[in-house]
Amino acid sequence: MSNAPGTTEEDAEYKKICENHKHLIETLPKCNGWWTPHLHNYNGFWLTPDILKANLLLHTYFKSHPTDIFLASFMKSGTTWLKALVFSTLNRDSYTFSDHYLHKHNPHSAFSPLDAETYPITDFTNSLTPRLFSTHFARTMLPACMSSCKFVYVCRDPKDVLISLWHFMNKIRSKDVPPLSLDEAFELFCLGVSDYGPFWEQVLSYWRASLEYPDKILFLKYEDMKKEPEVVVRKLAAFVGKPVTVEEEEKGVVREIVKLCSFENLSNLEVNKEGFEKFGRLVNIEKREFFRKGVIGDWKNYLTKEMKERIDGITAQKFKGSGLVFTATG
Ligand code: PAP
Repeated sequence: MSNAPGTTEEDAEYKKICENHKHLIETLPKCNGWWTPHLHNYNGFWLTPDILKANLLLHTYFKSHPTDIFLASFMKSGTTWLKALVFSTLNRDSYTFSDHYLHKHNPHSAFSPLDAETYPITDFTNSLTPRLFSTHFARTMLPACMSSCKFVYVCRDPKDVLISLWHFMNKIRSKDVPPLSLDEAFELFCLGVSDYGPFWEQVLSYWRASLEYPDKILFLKYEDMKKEPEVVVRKLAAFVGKPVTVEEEEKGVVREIVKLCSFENLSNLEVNKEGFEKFGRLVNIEKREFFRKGVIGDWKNYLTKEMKERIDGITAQKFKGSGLVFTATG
């Protein structure tokens, strides 16, 4: 992102964005939010007012670099886990598995969030190469300059996403308002109304891009990561340009990465049990909220047969003809 604004020209630019933002908030279609009073529909996607502003800022200020790596996901699809995997795979020569960065830091801290409203825009020029960024924005909501960069995307069965999201949103939702009921969350989710939603369109934006640019977008599924984490680590390593060597295989490096990043390990580290993770200026989230159950199919404990059939029906209809299928989770 460009260096600290402060010149008259940049201030004028920023003022223009604020005015545009105000105008958009007043005129865009809006709906009930999950943890904010409202979500606004901008270019087909539902965003909170702050995230909408972050998107406007991103388009004005962000300068990508060809070596940048972006981790994209829909909320609650395995972002925390994938951040840990990408970071430890990429930096496997810099740490030992007995004394690792991830023992002392939450995986989110290794990535700069693109979706945080960070004016004055953070200067990333001193960041290590490759710079690591994360986003929940749909591919079509991102500036064109990023098309030459590499993206790792993770998606997850929408039924598990819904349940994980519902739990999470009720944790971060103001205690001054009643909790969001599962019925309400379900209805909103099916209508596509949730932060960064509709879920299906967000997933398809990356799926389509991954078909068009397979060397630029690695499309992963949470369920595959659970079933064959070692295969995913090898894919990640090759994708970021550091394929696993025969020597590393013999030393069990892949197994060590998988163990380090496992739910059991990460969720039991002191660093992930206490304290907050800061996303930009505005959002602080308790680190333990990123670790709940970490399993496939928890939706079975919450959704009725009718609810399951409705979501599966929407998924089948939305993904029809795209070539994207979800591994059945029941
Ligand atoms: P975010 O969008 O807020 O960053 P994200 O990390 O994508 O959240 O998703 C959180 C989910 O991943 C939680 O799922 P659950 O509610 O169904 O349990 C969380 O438990 C799960 N998760 C976190 N870390 C891991 C991990 N190492 N392995 C597997 N699942 C994990």
